[in-house]
Amino acid sequence: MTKKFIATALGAIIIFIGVITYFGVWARSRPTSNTGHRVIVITQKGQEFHPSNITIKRGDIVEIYNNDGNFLHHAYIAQSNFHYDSGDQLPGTRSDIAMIKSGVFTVLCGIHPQMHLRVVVH
Ligand SMILES: [Cu+2]
Repeated sequence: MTKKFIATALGAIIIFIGVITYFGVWARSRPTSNTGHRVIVITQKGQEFHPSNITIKRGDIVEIYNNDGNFLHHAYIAQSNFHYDSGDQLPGTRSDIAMIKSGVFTVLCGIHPQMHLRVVVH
């Protein structure tokens, strides 16, 4: 391989990483909504939800971040009037739940039975 080829390849890789980083940051800091609904941030850490009890308004978004080292989580709601399933939540990922119904809901973790997040939606 020539030096020119290597330099070109390195340049392409650097641009690629730059694009990925830019859009990754953009995705995380996107405008939450222009509808007046709030975004409530929940963290999964120490195999618990933090906070573990919230009261919100109908239409608010619950954003759940897996900030728990190497632990995998799997948030779900399985109630007669509301179903949600995040799928497996890899470390460092986020799952969003649009709370579109009023009521009292419990978010559970399919992997850690002790994890409970109580969500009261007015
Ligand atoms: Cu879990």
